[in-house]
Amino acid sequence: MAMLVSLVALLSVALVSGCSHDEDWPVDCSDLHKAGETVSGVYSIYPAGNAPVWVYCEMISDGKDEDKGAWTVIQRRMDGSVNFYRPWNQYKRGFGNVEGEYWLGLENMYQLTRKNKYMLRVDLEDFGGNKGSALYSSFSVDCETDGYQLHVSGFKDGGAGDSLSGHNGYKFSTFDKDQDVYENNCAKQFLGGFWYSNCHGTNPNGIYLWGEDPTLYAIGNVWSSWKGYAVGMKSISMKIKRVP
Ligand SMILES: [Ca+2]
Repeated sequence: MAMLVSLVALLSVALVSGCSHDEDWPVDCSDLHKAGETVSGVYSIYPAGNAPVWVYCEMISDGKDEDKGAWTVIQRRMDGSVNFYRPWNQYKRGFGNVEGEYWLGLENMYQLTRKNKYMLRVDLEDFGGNKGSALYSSFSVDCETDGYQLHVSGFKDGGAGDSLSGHNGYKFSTFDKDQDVYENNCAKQFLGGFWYSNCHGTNPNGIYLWGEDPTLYAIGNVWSSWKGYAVGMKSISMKIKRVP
């Protein structure tokens, strides 16, 4: 009997130590913030539990309550340095430079949002220095088998209006994987990769337009409810924050 008890004790020690090691790995920027990281910058996170992923964390300590905390940046354009017209596998895995322009990857977004609840903020700036934003209280992405379908809801205006709720419930599409509901291929027609419907209210992964060009309709990195379909943003970034 004594031997059985000590065997059980040994087993439970082994199980406990294995679990606590896994849980020490930061899943997202919220875990890093809780661990004492308060400076915005590039960190490694572990969305799927074992493989590190480089990411830019925005650590915000002042401003409105909804802005404060640790934001995990999932998409960012800022200087036109990275080509976003890319095939499915690259949108799946992620691409770009985490110190500048990048896409975190649909699989990482799925791994993050399947385990915890997140809100989404989109920050925009035009070439005139004007800024706007849009906040969504809920954001998640389904698995690849379900087309990395987008779930976004709970819009709150930050001055830019709502150009994203119309994409809720749609699958992700690239030029080589058409999962939109348009008779043609939205990704090819509007030169990006996104949760296109029929086709878009915003095209954050479209062409970096360097400002306004009415002859290039809707192919730019536009946010239509703020500046229409002809004005490309100087910067656009999408970031998620874990909510309790
Ligand atoms: Ca189509």
